[in-house]
Amino acid sequence: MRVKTFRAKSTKAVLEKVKRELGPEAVILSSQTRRENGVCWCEVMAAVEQDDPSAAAAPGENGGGAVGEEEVMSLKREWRQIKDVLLGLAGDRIDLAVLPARQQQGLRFLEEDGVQREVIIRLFARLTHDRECSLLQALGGLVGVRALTHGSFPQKLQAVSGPSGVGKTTQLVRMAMAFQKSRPGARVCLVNADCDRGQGRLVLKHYAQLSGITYCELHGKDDAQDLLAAMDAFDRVLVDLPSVPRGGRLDGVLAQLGLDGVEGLAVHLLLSPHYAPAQISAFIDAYRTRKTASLIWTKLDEACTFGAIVNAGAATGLPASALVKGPGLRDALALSDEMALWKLLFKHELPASRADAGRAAPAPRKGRAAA
Ligand SMILES: Nc1nc2c(ncn2[C@@H]2O[C@H](COP(=O)(O)OP(=O)(O)OP(=O)(O)O)[C@@H](O)[C@H]2O)c(=O)[nH]1
Ligand SMILES: [Mg+2]
Repeated sequence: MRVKTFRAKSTKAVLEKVKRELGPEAVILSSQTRRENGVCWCEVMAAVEQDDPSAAAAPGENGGGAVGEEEVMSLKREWRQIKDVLLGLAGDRIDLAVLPARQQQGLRFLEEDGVQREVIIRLFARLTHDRECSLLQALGGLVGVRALTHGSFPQKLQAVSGPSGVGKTTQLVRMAMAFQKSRPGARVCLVNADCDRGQGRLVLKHYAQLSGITYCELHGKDDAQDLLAAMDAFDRVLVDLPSVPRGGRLDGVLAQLGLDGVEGLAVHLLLSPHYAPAQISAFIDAYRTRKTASLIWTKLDEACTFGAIVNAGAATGLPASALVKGPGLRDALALSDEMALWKLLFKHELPASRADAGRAAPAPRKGRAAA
């Protein structure tokens, strides 16, 4: 992170300087007005996050020789600590009172709901830079939404990934159902790449048998080659990936399965907001690959706060594509716009899913601040 103090005779001029030198991503850490020899100066301390230092330490890059995984992890940890200290200092100095009451209330609520200080500071910076911007617009700039539909994710090969028990197999079946419903007669293949797990395997196999769709198992590179050779026979191929073993990464799992070099593969990462913040960061580190296309949020019915959705969206830049609020096959909602997400965040209102169609809308769990 690069931190620098700027001064000019007006707020507008100083913000222009910040933007010119540090770019639009700059975060305002503090601002104050000083009088010197009768002249009024506006002073702003701003910071910009530079490239992730771990990227520079990637093995074999920059001619620096191989750097071990452990060294990369330790650099990452160190970087996070430095960032936390800087953000802690900045956090104490952001002055919410400069914002309209409604925005102050919204930011306080987000923080109570688990949105990290770093993200609050980014939102604060956006709102102070652009007085026309609403809190929802600022949030929309950090947390993307892209509906989990055929149109938004046209890749023929789609996979679900995520930690053990997060709801991958159930979600894959939901995706198969939704695809068949939107395209009657479509040829779907369910692929179980998590073959060592008896229960998930049976769920997939039984669903495929009952629905008359193809089921196959993927144990390694040979199976992957067979599958890729047979792709023309299907309109959609849905893969249930195994969870990544401790200390491993999804890239490694995809390589073992022979899926690493496959173009046109979209992997959806399933997470639940009820995981602790440190778990979510560790899962993002382990599961994020070049092929990760979206985040699917499951087990909303078991979560009490939803700030993790904002944190993960802001940290990864990945869109949220679906919200899941129960174990049933009809308990998921493809996120076609941001409204369901805002209602979840600000009102703790679980999204209406297909299971609710025809029923009265459920009452919100708690009345909370609106944005
Ligand atoms: N309460 C709740 N339960 C869910 C939700 N999604 C899935 N489940 C349940 O969570 C359990 C695990 O779901 P699975 O789909 O087997 O999860 P998985 O990620 O495939 O699990 P592994 O294959 O063991 O890693 C099952 O009992 C599901 O019915 C949800 O949104 N809310
Ligand atoms: Mg499973």
